Amino acid sequence: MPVAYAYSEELIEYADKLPSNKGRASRVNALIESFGLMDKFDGIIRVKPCTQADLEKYHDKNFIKFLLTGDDGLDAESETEGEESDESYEGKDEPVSKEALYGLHYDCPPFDGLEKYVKLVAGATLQCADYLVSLLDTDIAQNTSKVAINWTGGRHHAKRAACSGFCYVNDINLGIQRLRTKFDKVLYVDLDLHHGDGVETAFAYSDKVKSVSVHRYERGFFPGTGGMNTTSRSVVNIPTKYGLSDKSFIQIFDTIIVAEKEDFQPDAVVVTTGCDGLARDELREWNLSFSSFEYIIDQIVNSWKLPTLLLGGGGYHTLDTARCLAICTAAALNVPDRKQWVEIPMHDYFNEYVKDNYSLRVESHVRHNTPDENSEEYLKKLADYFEHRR
Ligand code: ZLV
Ligand code: CA
Ligand code: ZN
Repeated sequence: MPVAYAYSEELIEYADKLPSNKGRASRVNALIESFGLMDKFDGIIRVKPCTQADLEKYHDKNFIKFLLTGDDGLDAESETEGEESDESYEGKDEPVSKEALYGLHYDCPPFDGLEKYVKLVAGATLQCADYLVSLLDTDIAQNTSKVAINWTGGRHHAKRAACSGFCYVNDINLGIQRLRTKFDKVLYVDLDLHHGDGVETAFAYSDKVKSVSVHRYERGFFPGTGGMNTTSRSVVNIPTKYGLSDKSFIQIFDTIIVAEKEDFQPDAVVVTTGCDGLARDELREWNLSFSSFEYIIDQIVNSWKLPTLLLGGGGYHTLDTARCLAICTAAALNVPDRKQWVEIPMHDYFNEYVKDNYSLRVESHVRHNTPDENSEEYLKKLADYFEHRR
């Protein structure tokens, strides 16, 4: 079963600098290595930075120029708020900073290495897409899984001309566009806690890309979009409440997501895994263990058996994200021994796992006193709604 893994020292070095996930990429990669998974991949995709032109295939030219160089080459006057300066309107004549215009502030501050970071992370997803595109038709027709993995990717909030929610460029949109050069219909599945708004926006009017996101949805919860009543047929938004359990997550997958896939009959699949729904994640919203991710990734990869691009997304408990993504990698590789793995193997970051006694399976850490507000009735209401829509 060919599974390729996007890796280079440079990719890990620069992905580690992302302010919202400092040091995550190296923990994830080191744990995958320590379980001996490197030898099991069909290929290691030696990631190199993509070009500015690659980024401009989806993104606005001026935005990319500003992101990469700190200057978009445009006259600052052209972006001032209001028509002309009028002293009587206090504040209205303030120019909107270029940083604000391009979303390069608050959740997405500029940082050292940003240019190289975006080129490497987008490069990794593009090279993964290229790997899938270059599979022979005979391989694709085979009844085996075909996967490419970039755990540093999955930056689903980035817009055509703006950074948003810890996402600087939208590697997913670039990857989907690249996959579409060979595969007619691409299904996008977003398991991250947040709504995949940047992907939804990019393909809302395409009948060749269906985007399905399950997410936390409530007034004030970022990014605020993703209600059930979406206008486009190629957009499926599954809003959930606080405390989502493994049982509910799996039920949503088995009923709604599988039926949407059957209905669409995709030729390739892109998944943003996103580990910010884990029970111990800093965001403390959903209450998931690794086992639901393991189950869903195994189903997508080994039961659907379509060319599949697996991406990382969020995940703010760094060591649980590393545990979860290592398990998902083993699931994609269909490594049966993973069921017997109980301890973190010795590796560079081994000592950081001392708090949990070096254990891998910390399933018991779901929050037992937290109710799953997604009741049976609510899940049934969701399933019925989508069934009628199809
Ligand atoms: O996991 O923020 O709530 C994919 C992903 O989906 C917000 N941002 C924005 C909207 C208004 N706020 C204000 C900005 C706050 C800036 C700092 C934080 C600082 C410390 C800890 C947490 C946050 C934070 N920011 C938590 N949630 C946010 C969201 C963005 C979430 C992005 C999720 C990205 C990779
Ligand atoms: Ca999501
Ligand atoms: Zn998220």
